[in-house]
Amino acid sequence: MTLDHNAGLRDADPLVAHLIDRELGRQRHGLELIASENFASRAVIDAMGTPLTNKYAEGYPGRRYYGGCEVIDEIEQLAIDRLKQIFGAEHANVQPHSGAQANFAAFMAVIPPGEKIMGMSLPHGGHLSHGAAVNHSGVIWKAVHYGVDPSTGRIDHDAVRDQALRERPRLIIAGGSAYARIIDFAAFRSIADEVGAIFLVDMAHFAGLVAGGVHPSPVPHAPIVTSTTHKTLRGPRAGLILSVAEHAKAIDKSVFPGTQGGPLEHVIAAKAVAFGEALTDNFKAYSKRIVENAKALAASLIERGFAIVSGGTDTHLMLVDLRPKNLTGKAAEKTLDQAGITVNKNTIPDDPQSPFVTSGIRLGTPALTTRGMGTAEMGRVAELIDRALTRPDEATLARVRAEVGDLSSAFPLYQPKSAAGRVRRSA
Ligand code: DSN
Repeated sequence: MTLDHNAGLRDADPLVAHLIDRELGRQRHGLELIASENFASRAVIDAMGTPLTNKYAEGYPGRRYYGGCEVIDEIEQLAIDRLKQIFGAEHANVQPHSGAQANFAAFMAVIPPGEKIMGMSLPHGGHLSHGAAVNHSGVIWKAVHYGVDPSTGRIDHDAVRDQALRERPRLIIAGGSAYARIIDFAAFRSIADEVGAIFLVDMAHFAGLVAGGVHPSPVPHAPIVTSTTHKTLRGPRAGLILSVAEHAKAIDKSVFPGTQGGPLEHVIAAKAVAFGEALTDNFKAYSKRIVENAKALAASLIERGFAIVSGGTDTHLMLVDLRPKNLTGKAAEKTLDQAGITVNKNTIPDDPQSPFVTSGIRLGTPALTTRGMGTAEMGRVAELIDRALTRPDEATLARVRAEVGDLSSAFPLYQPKSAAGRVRRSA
């Protein structure tokens, strides 16, 4: 086989091209309800698949360890400037490869190994990288965790304060993966100040809602804010760190050379594109619709007898407690998959089941909202979920799957150019 360096993917590697087509088909024809997923714009995806991947650029704009970085410098600086503008941050680092890498670099920047950190517990909606025992963050630092009040499903700030006063952590982390309510950043900051801790917010899940102005910003309260870029923010799969000027040098050193090598400049270019999108009025409208859709979906599910942890949502996600339906998260995820509806099983607070089984599923609306779906469709989605889970027999699942196909075709994804020569894409 001769290697043709100019051949496109379809000619060069039909097998990989075919697998990508199959995955695109799955995304197009199903209903994507995983709260942490979204559909990046064609422009974001185009920026990632470029020769920028060829370039080493260890260092930062104007201070690199490699020659030939003049264009790369402009790209990375553009991403930094747009990101600072979105969130009104004093400093931004756009190099973290992921949210977990962003957290690790940020923690290392301000907290020596062996010190105590305090974050939300994973089974109560926190994140693996906030000191979970199975993650290196739980080994390198002494981690203690707060949860939600079992009677409300919400964070009890008085309980967090009592625990912080007892434990005296050096770092307090707010944010997580399955908490549907707005976090009181001011209350957390005052607790952190009282015990002499640094306050860090991981806004990975709701960053896009903050950018769109439909969720309070943690930036005025937390000197360090980390995030992913691919969830509600709808960019490429990656991470970022914002901070006050005081921590800028330590954060930059901790990302590179501390925890990463060469930055992924093709991904950073895609971040610049996504940040440009997030600055538009169109994105503000999109964020507003995400939350409207989540509230509508939660209300429709409650009408159909589902229990939602904390009774609803303020954000893009909700945690469904399946115990009143006598179902486990594992079984529900599998059944819904068969119907073309993609969700993830998720622990609920104080879950009697193991993390592999769980009593809940987590649902989110960012991806369906990107397709252009609105509150009317959320009612239909709740009805399809209910029907599939109530009667998971082959005939019912086949009927639901066909209706999922109809609904998704009405909101096309990554359509080719229309006759008018414009790319058709909703939201
Ligand atoms: N795994 C992500 C999520 O699904 O929320 C968080 O990193």
